[in-house]
Amino acid sequence: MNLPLIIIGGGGHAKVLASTLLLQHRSVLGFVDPNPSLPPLLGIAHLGDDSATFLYPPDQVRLINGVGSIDSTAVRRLLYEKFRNRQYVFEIVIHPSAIIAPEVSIEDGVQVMAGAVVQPGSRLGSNVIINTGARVDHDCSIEAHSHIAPGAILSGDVHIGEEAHVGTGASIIQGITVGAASIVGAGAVVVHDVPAGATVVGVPARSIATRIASQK
Ligand code: JB3
Repeated sequence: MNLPLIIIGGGGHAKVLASTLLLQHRSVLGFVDPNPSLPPLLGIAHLGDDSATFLYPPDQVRLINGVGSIDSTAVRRLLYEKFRNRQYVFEIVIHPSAIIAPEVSIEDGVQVMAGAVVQPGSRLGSNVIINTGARVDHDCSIEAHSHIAPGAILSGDVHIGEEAHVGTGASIIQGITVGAASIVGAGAVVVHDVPAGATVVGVPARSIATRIASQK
């Protein structure tokens, strides 16, 4: 049974998700966002801040994580964990134009946007975003909370660690491991493994910084 939905966040990422959900004729009760001055989202009502969600018992609604990422998915991950800890379940969203092989494993809260392609043997972990037109080839594993940004290309057998960000239009050759909480800059071409927490940019991609993954 399709339960009614609440979208967490009311910015750009939420708008793209809302459009897909409306296209699929899903019942959306509203969105929650701490910014009180936000207008309706594609006609969907602003219910208040996150506490408005708690008016709805976890077994009567499903959530959509509408907070994306700019260079980090840390806030997105914190929101996912906050609501999961209170027994809420995040719905999977797949745009009807995405092409996903039947042999792909998809965990809760995954979002696959318009025109994306995911090939057989790949695994998408909880709360992962495969954004517009991104391509994930065979046998890739994308760990939880990672964001594959629009137009990025992962060749076969690529491993993306938790909470990583692969920037718009980046390309990663086959067999590469990108460590947890790392950032691959827009347009980068990754031909060597990327250590956890590193930021790599350029062609070929080189490290310019290191950071620490968010604590569980
Ligand atoms: O690159 C693409 C195609 N999309 C990007 C997406 C993946 O990430 C997009 O361009 C943005 O860069 C980003 O979208 P997002 O996360 O929607 O960013 P923004 O448009 O800035 O909106 C973030 C919204 O999250 C704002 O309305 C914030 O008020 C809200 N927000 C922040 N913290 C929160 C919280 N909402 C809730 N419910 N709870 C929070 O704790």
